[in-house]
Amino acid sequence: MRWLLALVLVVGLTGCASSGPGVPDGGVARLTVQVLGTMPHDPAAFTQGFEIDGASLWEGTGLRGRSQLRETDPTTGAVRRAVDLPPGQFGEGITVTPDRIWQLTWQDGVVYERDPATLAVRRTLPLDREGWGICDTPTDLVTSDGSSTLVFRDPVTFAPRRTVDTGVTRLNELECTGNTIWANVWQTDEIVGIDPATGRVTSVVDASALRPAETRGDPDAVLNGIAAIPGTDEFLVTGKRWPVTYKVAFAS
Ligand code: DDQ
Ligand code: CA
Repeated sequence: MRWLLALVLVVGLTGCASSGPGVPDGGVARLTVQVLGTMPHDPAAFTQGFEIDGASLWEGTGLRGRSQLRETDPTTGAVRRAVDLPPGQFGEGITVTPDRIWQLTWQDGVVYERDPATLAVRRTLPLDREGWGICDTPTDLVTSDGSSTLVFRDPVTFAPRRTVDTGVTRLNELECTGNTIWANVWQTDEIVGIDPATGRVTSVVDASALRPAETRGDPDAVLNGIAAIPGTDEFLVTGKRWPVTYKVAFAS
């Protein structure tokens, strides 16, 4: 009996040590971040969405009474324009397509479609689950809701088309690139790379080196914000209330 207990313990501990928070181990590339540069980030911004489109870096922020959509300068981080959400609502992920900007709310049951020229709300559509992250591929919008599921949606009607299960819970801010969906895992220093066809996690990026010293006492000041730099393999990465945005490459 004692022998059996010891065996169970060893197997259990080995399993924990090799897999981290919910990330399966088979064939997963372990990557780190190589820092290529930094720029200021508004430490009051509770970053929930982060995406480059054209000459702008777009940011969605959260917290009730503080939620905004912001257009910023991708080289300086300076805010060019900002619009507020209704004060009772909690903003989440954003994504920009040629014709529209989408902005999720966390638990307010709506998603906003905005006019990219004026940033005004064009449509307010119902959202039947929590809103966390969103990104867009050439064919779909992809949303996360804090679970391990990603929902692929029609890019005009927002209607769900299919889902994949990634096996990793707490998927938060998203970034769609080529054939990978990158996702911040909430309250960790990890970004996972997901195959959009199968939902399988193909890479795990350890971004713990980025966490700014200023945020150490703030449990909500987590890594959250991945924006691919078009035409490169590089990303801008920040976090909620972080005073800095990093330009990084993911390296093995
Ligand atoms: N979510 O973004 C992960 C979906 C929700 C984050 C909620 C964090 C609440 C923080 C409240 C802080 C109050 C000062
Ligand atoms: Ca993003």
